[in-house]
Amino acid sequence: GHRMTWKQYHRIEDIYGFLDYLAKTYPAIISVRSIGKSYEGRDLKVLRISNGQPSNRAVFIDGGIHAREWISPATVTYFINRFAENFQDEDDDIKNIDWYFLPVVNPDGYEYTHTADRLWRKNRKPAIARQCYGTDLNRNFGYRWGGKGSSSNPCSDIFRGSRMFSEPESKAVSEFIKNAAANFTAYLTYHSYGQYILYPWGYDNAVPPDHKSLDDVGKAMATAIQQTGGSQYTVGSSSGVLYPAAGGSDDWAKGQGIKYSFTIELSDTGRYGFILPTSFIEPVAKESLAGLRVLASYVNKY
Ligand code: 0X9
Ligand code: ZN
Repeated sequence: GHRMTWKQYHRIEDIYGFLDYLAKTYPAIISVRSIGKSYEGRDLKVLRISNGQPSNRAVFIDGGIHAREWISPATVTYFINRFAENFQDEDDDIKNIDWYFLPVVNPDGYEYTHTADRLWRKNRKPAIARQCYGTDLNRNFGYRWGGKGSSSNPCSDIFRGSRMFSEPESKAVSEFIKNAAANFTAYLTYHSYGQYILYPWGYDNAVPPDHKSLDDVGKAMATAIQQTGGSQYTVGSSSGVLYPAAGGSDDWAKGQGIKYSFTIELSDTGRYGFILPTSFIEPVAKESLAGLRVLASYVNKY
């Protein structure tokens, strides 16, 4: 058994217990592995769902890069549960993709928000001088690292780290994606809040050559979300609709050649912000799944 529900936010132990339970219960399609350890020594667990067909494209989905954005791991685990419990009856668009889920990229920060500081954002590795803790993992990825919207001050909430991939968590994600045999066609990273579907580039006001197709996919996802749940999402480039911020995981994934790279800022638009009540978990996750299904159809068409 497991303790997972989507009526509460869960501690890391419950989330990992749930992943392990699924691997045990559905061994033909699900496996779980640790892709590395966090600074404090917690596993970084990735769950893979696949029907094993060698022709499959692959999609990587992560959550919990930022510790306080609790709706993100809750949404990613909801996706996992829906696919796991229903895989044989899913559409071919879902079944013909190798899904990789890392629900909590930053488990140390996530636990810290449960035990000490609900609004903590970064990981928990102390700076060299030890005067402050934590690097913003979404400023630590190695694409145009060190640019706008990132800080060299270890006490800043947007501290970029001492060098690109200085943090075990961002390093593990990048090594896994680079070395996986999987043919990743999409990278989705779930954050909160604001209700945005963002595509590269984030480092500065520029867009990749295929921005038109990213915009089309993002808008199709937003339409599906609105039709299912009613939340309105704004679609655009990160730098254009939000702000420039270099070192994000989305830019790095795009730089690796992953076609559909999106940061999705989940609900809400600011009434509750990071402290989203638990009654939002199911509706937010459910409408997000409608967006994910649209993404899957584009992945299979590409
Ligand atoms: O600033 C961020 O890291 C993200 N917003 S959040 O409120 N969740 O912190 C947006 C990241 C967008 N992508 C890039 N700037 N690369
Ligand atoms: Zn975030």
